[in-house]
Amino acid sequence: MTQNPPAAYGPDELFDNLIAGQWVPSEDRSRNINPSDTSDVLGQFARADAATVERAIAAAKQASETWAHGPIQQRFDILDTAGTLIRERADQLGELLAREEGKQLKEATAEVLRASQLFKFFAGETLRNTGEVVDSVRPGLRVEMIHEPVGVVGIITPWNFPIAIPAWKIAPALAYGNTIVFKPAEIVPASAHALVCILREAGLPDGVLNLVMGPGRVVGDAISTSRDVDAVTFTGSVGVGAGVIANASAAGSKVQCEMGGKNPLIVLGDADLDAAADAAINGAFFSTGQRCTASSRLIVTADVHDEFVAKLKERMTGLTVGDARAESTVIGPVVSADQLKQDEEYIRLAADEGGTVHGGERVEADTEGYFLAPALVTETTEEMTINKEEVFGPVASVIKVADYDEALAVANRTTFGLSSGIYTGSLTHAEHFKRHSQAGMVMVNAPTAGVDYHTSFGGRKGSSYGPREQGRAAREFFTLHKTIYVNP
Ligand code: UN1
Repeated sequence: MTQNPPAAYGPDELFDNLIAGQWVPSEDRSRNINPSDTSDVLGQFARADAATVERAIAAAKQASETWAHGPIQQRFDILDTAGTLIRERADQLGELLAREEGKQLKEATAEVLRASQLFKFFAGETLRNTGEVVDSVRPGLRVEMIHEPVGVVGIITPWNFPIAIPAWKIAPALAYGNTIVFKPAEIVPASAHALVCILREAGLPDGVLNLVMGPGRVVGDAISTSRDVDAVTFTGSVGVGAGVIANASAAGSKVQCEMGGKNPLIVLGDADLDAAADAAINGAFFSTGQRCTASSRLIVTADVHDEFVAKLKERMTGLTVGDARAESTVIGPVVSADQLKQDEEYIRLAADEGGTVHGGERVEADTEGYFLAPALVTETTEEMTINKEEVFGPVASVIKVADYDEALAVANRTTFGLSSGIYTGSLTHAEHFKRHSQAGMVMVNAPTAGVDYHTSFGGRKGSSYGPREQGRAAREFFTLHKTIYVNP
């Protein structure tokens, strides 16, 4: 039986794509597997082919004519209602997210609440899409500068935030009058499907948001190469992002990509070491380290290195790994078998290249799941692969440095530039770091991960491409400027 919206989740439930307000089944489906218990299947989710994606794009294009010029009160009401519905169902949606992605239940529920807040924030922004009016340098003329919808937006989201990242792209896209073709990550379609159902319930007209689930190389490629998609927003890996940038550029579409990180957290001798250790543990291992803002390089001055590492190791003993939904669990499973393999390969490589690995072994549990103990790699040097490539798992390395100057140089010597942090009691070092860190987001005595929903988000260098996401900055990507000269 097709369940749209779903009444339950289980191995026989079928979930379809949504095009122009119609649920569209597919013979080709993928099974959504719980990473805490691989015998638990949440459902069979339709896999779109390229022709289906084309139909979704055509539906979005058609709906754009009405939606782009529709009343902003309608947009406000829909986004505001969606935010309310998500909040009311936070427990249920958090459960679902924890079950399909493996994020620890409290963190999963917090992610759902963040999605609700994003809808509320962008509901407000529908009413604040202000322009500018200036006098012309030519007497009698007046110039208006306004922000109009881009048109059809392709939204491609990753598996690590199955509801928050869709929300932070869908909410502004709708707020500024765009229509959408939405492709969630293939391994976490249930949260995305549930979100789409909520937006329909909130009153979103047919065709404004179309859901096309399936593999990136089919669905993502069809979106990013289409000349009928006016803008593409993507969060995911550097490799896939490069393809999206190339495709969208060739198709003449606007493009925005948020990709990886190798985020440094500097700890200086004058820092509150307990606070720094808490932030490092949170940033490196919470959400199983599967965050592009994760603190994966801990850069510590020699005077406190040993004490700091001891504090980390002590805290690591309390990080119980287990079923995402179990009360005692602090760290849920790795998301998939492929990701587990990648994490373990990086851990092995770190040891081969001379690092000392603490933790990082498989964890046995009552169920078959992808359980991996957090790994801390000490005695590392900058040249090691572990300090250059993003692992995207519960793995962090420690780099010992002489002083602040060396710490800053090491922090910046990376191809990435998403988030960075410093723990210090020195105002001078903190101020200097704020100015000289080559990252899009800089944290002073705060973890590198876990960002606000109303402020701009994004990185530099290989981490990001195109305008910022979230906050008021989101308007840059989701609108087009128009300059109007009026001779009244
Ligand atoms: C956060 O740190 O709260 O994919 C958000 C990611 C980021 C989001 C991180 N785009 O991990």
